[in-house]
Amino acid sequence: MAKALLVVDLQNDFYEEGALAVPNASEINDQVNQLLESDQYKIIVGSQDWHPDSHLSFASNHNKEPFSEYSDQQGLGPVLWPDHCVQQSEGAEFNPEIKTVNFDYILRKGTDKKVDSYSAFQDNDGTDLGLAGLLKSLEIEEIDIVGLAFDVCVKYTAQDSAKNGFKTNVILEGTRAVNPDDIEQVKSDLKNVGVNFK
Ligand code: VGL
Ligand code: ZN
Repeated sequence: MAKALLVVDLQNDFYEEGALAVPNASEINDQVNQLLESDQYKIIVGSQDWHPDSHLSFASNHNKEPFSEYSDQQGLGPVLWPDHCVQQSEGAEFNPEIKTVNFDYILRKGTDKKVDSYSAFQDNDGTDLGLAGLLKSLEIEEIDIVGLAFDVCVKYTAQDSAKNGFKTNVILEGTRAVNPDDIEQVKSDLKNVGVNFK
């Protein structure tokens, strides 16, 4: 059964010193690199959050505080974020410890200023990003997922992976949450849509 590895948003802004810091993010690097160097995957895809500085997921573009609630526009929310992963910025670069040389394909998302994109499969307004088609064309049946953040982009990506019919595994040592208090809820939500944990 052909397998893919999906590495979600391992960018400087999601690490401990970054603009949208995920606690203990760097703990995952060894596990991720081990997977990147293993020979079990037919394709390895890295996603990259890649926002214009005018992006409307940024609280600063609404004169609001980061993490304030927002549901005025479809495709954004339920909270607004600090400025992060701005195109061409250092914060948007991949963490230099990660062996990105092993990425076969890089998928940039969140480029439309009016729409956020938590899932690597589709924008928050449902626009297909082409990943399911790419993986199906390679006859991939199973996907291992690692990356940041467990409770945001990893969660939505894993949900859509299962929805697209892939056997989906989230590797827990390869992910960390921005809100660690939400981990158990996210796990149970993902279990309910058929996602496995390894
Ligand atoms: C993410 C919030 C905003 C993520 C991206 O990669 O989890 N979270 N943009
Ligand atoms: Zn983002």
